[in-house]
Amino acid sequence: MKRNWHFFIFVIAALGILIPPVQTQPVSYASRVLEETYLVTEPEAALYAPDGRYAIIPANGFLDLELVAENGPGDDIAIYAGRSGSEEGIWPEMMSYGVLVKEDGGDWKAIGRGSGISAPEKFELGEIRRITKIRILFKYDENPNLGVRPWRLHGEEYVIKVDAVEALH
Ligand SMILES: [Ca+2]
Repeated sequence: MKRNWHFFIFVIAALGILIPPVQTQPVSYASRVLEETYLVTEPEAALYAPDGRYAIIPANGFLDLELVAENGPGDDIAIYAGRSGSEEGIWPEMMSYGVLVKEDGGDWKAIGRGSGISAPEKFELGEIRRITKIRILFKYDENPNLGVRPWRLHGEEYVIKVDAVEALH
């Protein structure tokens, strides 16, 4: 009888380890694609933890995600992004992605730019206390003349790829 109890407790403990809790996705990652999202292929691939699946943002596209992040000490947001189209080693320096955030009821505010060279790239919320939305925008910055150039060079299209967006606080 005593042995049976030990076995019973062992089974309960094993089930506790093997069965994942109901809420398997951490709340600290982007959890929903917003409908404003523009020109992005597979936007859902940017949700939750990094998994090697990417949302693809072409030039002039943007990815809007629900992300709740608080302003805490140090960096507040980590973006797991990469880029492609630079296989020939040509990637215009002006091409980077912009990061904008939105407070509840507020307007979009730019908090920085990332290159997609290494991941994750981290960003500070600055004066903003708490956000609920984030926009990752891929376009040339501050140079309207570049917008009319052809986007394909050497047959490769320039894109920013986003695997995941994490709230650090
Ligand atoms: Ca992903």
